[in-house]
Parts: sequence; structure tokens; C-alpha cells
Amino acid sequence: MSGPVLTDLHTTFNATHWKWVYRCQNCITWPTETGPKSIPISEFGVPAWAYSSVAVNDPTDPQSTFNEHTDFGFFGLDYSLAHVSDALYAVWAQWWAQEAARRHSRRQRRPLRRRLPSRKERLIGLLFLFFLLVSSSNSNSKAIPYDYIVVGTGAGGLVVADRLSEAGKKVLVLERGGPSLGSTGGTYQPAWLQGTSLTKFDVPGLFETMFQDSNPFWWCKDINVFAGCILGGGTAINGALYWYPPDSDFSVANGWPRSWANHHPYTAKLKARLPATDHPSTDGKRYLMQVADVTAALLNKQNYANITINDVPDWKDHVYGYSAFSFINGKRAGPIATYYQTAIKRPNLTYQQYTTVLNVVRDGSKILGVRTNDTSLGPDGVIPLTPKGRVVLAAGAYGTPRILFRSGIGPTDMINIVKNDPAAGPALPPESQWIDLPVGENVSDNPSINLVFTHPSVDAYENWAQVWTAPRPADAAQYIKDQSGIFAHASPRLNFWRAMGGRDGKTRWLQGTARPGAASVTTSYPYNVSNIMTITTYLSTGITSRGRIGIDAALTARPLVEPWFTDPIDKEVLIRGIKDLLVNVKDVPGLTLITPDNTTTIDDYVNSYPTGGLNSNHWVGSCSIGAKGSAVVDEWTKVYGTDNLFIIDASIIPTIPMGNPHGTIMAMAEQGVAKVLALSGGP
Ligand code: 6FA
Repeated sequence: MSGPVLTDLHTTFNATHWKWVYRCQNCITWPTETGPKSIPISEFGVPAWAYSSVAVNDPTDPQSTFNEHTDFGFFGLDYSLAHVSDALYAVWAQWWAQEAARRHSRRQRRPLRRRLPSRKERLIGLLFLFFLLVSSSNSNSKAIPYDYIVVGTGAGGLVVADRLSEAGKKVLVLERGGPSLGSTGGTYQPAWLQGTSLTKFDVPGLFETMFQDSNPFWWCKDINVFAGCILGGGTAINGALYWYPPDSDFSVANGWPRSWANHHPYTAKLKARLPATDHPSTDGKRYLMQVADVTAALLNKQNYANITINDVPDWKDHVYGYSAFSFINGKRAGPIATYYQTAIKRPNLTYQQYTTVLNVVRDGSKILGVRTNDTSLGPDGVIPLTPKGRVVLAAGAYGTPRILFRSGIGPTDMINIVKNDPAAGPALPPESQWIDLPVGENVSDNPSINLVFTHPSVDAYENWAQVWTAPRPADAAQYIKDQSGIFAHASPRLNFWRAMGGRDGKTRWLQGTARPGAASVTTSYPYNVSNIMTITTYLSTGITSRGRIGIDAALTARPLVEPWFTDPIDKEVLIRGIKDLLVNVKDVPGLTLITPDNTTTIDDYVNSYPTGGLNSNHWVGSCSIGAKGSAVVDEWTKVYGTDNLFIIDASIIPTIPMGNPHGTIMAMAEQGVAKVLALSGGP
């Protein structure tokens, strides 16, 4: 046998679910253009699922063509738990085959009758119930109350935790993931870093391996887009492109209350704690810069100005500059190496990792505490607030809405999904206390399109495929020695922006990011893989498309309406921006566009781009700030209809910021936490 062999064993379905048990032989390894690929059968892996509701073009033909899937996602699976001996497996497979035959013949003979449980089965059931009762009554009943409970340690949560504890409040910080940087107790590192305290999360040059690892424990497995579930959230695993916010990021025109417009004092606080760098290597030099030179040559033909981008955050039309990062001393820093480090040292702050908040516990509008998955922290996992205490949710654009739905806050259709869940439903407040708010609506993310080029000067750095297992020895040694060299950069090398008018009279900004390597190449051209580079073009501030996120029956957080190109004018503008950019490719000697190639027009390329590929992981807006009736939080970041529940994370940002957002989120958090502290009635 060589190819896969599928044996149908058992199929069941009801009104909502469909289950197919089958045996798949020869399915662990399969050939690809770059050599065989395998399922990591002894480790943790991230399989994908996909479906289409459109039939194949000719159901009678096994070779039939079919449309690409309508949706897809990822989920985590520990394959190592699924091992049995060959002999046991053979027995199991044979049993299922016989059972399938028996069911088939039974169904032919008589109507289905339910078998009553035997005496022994009833006894086991009772014992199980007894065990559940005993184990729940064993939970710790000495829960400690806190002034502030902060949920999540991403770009928003760490700033909030630091400033609240600095103000002397008694703070509990809850994070569902574990440590990331070496300085926080993280230990996950490639063999070449053994003997150092540097982890995957510390080393900027390992950024691309976040997407190539067989043990990606940092991704949230119950969110079907990329999201970091680890100390630092997205800032532990992202590309760390870091932009000081322009005024437009907090403008009334972009949906902010007027009281937020003067962001400068808060942005200044952020800059003082975490200055940006566009030369992250500790020796002050820039490395692997061919892509920057080639892209600059292209943009120079179009009258772009070469600037230090963070020196003039408001200048975003026809400018380019070196990529700027939130790295310090050649290592990932962001809020983890800064705000977290000061917060964790304060005796009035308690940090609890590997703890998931399921819902807030409330009596009508008053929040009494949070319910977690850890029953050692309090009865039924509940941690209370002090009498005037407050909860600040900072669980991210997907994590925060889910906590709200599970607390009876949001659209009724989402809360009803929770109600039907056997574990989460009973924790909901009575229906009379549900709070109807547009949680999950008004969501945006930059639509992004990759353009792949080759240029003879470009060093694609083996497309980052070797940096984990077999880095170039001199580069690895240089980085270990003093955190200088190529490994001190994440992959981007140059960024640019321009403003563009749309036929609706609105201005939209186009951002570009250039880097060595490519996520995928589709071309009819012969090309030299060691010379590939990518320019990602995104549409940012000004986009009018909006989507909706929510939860499904498994309580997985996911897009319900994808937010890219719901307004066709966004797509028109991005296509025009790409065409403008490409006009001068022929004027840069040696530069060749290979994806799309000359068999595909730009319009076709964008129109047929896989929707998942448009995702930039820059989600905002799911709990927007704004006026009562159309928003989720007020100008103090307090959730409407509650007395003491606040949100400070990407979800409250009403429109997509100008650049990759973690700088704007941290500046927002500086201002948000100042407002929370200033609002009377708190502890
Ligand atoms: N932003 C940038 O500015 N520059 C970039 O280069 C950049 N790149 C990426 C990127 O490459 C990827 C793959 C991703 C996923 C994002 C990128 N972003 C980039 C976006 C940026 O990281 C996010 O916008 C930013 O981190 C969002 O900050 P928030 O504070 O809103 O949310 P986080 O997701 O960072 O943190 C949420 C935290 O809550 C996590 O630590 C999570 O574990 C925790 N949490 C969630 N639910 C929880 C629960 N129920 N209980 C306890 N903890 C929970």
C-alpha cells in the first residue's frame, strides 16, 4: 500500500452535528514539493479544518474539481495521547467494522430501542457522581478579595497591571498562559541556545518560527485566528513592529470620545518606558538590509520621502523608513521586559498564571468577582472583589468578548449559545439580568495582500526555515555573544505609507512592510528561491469594512462575519494602491514580481485571495468605546450597564490604527488606566 486508504466505520448525525468515524491508513506522511511532511505523532500539533457548503463540480467523478473552502480554522491536538499498540488498534478497528455491519442489519430488522443501563453501570454512575460532589466540596473556601482584578497580560493588561499597582491598589493579575521570555521563567529554546537564558520568545530572529513549530503551545487553541495565550499575549509572539501613534489614532473622526484626543502625555509615558528602535542590534548596525535597499529604490521612483518613521508619527503620506521594533538590547521587550518587570516586584500585586477566567460574577450591574477554572483559588474557582473593587478585562479582541458572553453581556444570540452549554450555561445570570450590548460587532482588521519578488542582491535567509534547527553558525555565535547581528531583528526591514482617496470621498491609508523570504510562492516563472522577498500591502486607517466576531457551539471564539472588503471600495483602493506600487518595478534593475506572475492580473489575484490570507492579526473594535446605544464601553472604559467592569485592550479601539497596533494599544492603556483611577467610586 502506498497512498492513503480510508475505511468508513461509523456515521451519525443530528440537527446540528455530523460525526464520521473512519480508519485512515498511510495518512501520517505524505509527499510535498519540498519533501515529505508528517503529522507530529509523538507531540502536540495544530491540525486545520476546512469546509465548503458548495458541492463539487461533478459528484460522480472522483477527480472532480471543486471550489476552495468557505471557511477554515485550527485546533490543537496532543497526538502523543492517541497511541495504542498495533494489536489493540487492530482489535478496535475490527470491532468497529463488525459493529457497523451489525448496526446496518439491526436497523433493517427492528425499530431502535434504548437499552437500560445494567446494575453495574448504574453503580459506576453513582460512584462518579459521588466523586464529583466530593471533589467540588474540597475546593478552597478562603478566597482573597482584591481591589482590582486584571484579566490578561497582553499589550493592554500589562500596562494596566503596572499602573494600578504603582498607585498602591491591591491587584490580582490572571493569565491563562505560562511564561514567555527567559527573564519571566520561560525555557523553550532551540538546541543552539542551550546554556543561555534566551528563549524562542526572546530572540527576534526566531519570529518566523512561531508559525513553523511542531509544539506551538503559545497559540490560543480555542480562538480560530492566531492569538497568543502566554505571558505578554500577542506581544510575546508577534513581529514587534512598533509605531508611536499619530493623532488620527485617537481622533473623534476615528470614533474616539473627545476626551481621548490629547493622547500625547500618555504616549510620552509609553515612550519613556519603551522607546522604539529601528536598529535593534546591540552594535548599532543594521543587518540583512538588501530588501530595504531594493524597496527604497522602488519607492524613490515614486517620490516617497525617506524618514525615521517614529520621529514624525503624523507624517504617513509617501514616506518610508527602516522598520521600528519594541526590542531592547537586541531582545524582545515590549510590555513584558518593561511594565511587567516593575509590576511583578510590588508586594501589592499578585500574579497568577495558567488561570483562565470563565466569566465575571455579578449581581445585576454590580460585579462581585471573577470565576476561574482553578478551584484552589476560591469556592467554584470564584475570586471576589473588595466592596468597591473593579475588574479590568484585557483578554484581547477575542478573549474579552467571550468572557462577556459567558457573563450574560452581549447580543442575545451569543448569550443563548452559552445558555445551551452544559458547563457555561448554569453560571449565567438570570435572563432578566442580561445586558444587551453590541459585543463582537464593529470589528476591523487590516486586509493584507502579499506580493512576492526576486532580486539578485536579496539574501532570503533560507526563508527563515533553518533558524531553529541549523542557523548559520557565525550569525548564531554573534547573537549568543552580545545579542548583535541578524538574530537581533525580526523579519521586516522597511515600512512605508501613503494616503489614497476613494470614490466615496474618504481617505484610506496604505501601509507596506518589506522582508526577506515569502510565506508562499505561486508562479509560472522559474525563480531563484534564495533571492525571494515579500512586500505586504495593507489597508489601514480609513477602511470602512466591518465584521463581527462571536462564539460557536463549542464556545470557540471566531469571526462570524469576516471584516475584510465588506465595503467594495476598500478593495478597489487596495487594488489601485498595489497597481501604483508596481508601476515602477521595471525601473529597478533585476527586480521581478513573481507572485502574482504575468498569467494573473492584479484584480484576479486580489479577488481570488484566500480570505484567511487577508488576516493581519490586528483585530480591534469588538467592544468599541463610544456613545451609549452604539458602543460597549463609555469614555472611562466602563462597560455600559455595569458599575465596576472595565475593558482596556485592543477590543475597545473603534477603528483600525495607522500602523501595526501594539504601540497604539499600550498608549491607549496608559490613558485608559489613568481614567479608571480618576473615576470616583473605586477602591
Ligand atoms: N502588532 C504589532 O503592533 N506589531 C506586530 O508586528 C504584530 N504582529 C502580530 C503577529 O505577527 C501575530 C502573529 C499576531 C497574532 C499579532 C500581531 N500583532 C502585531 C498584533 C498585536 O500583538 C495585538 O494587537 C496585541 O497584542 C493585542 O493586545 P491585547 O492586550 O488586546 O491582547 P493580547 O492578545 O495581546 O493579550 C490577551 C491576553 O489575555 C493573553 O495573554 C491571553 O493569554 C490572555 N487571556 C485571554 N483570555 C483569557 C482568560 N479567559 N483568562 C485569563 N487570561 C486570558
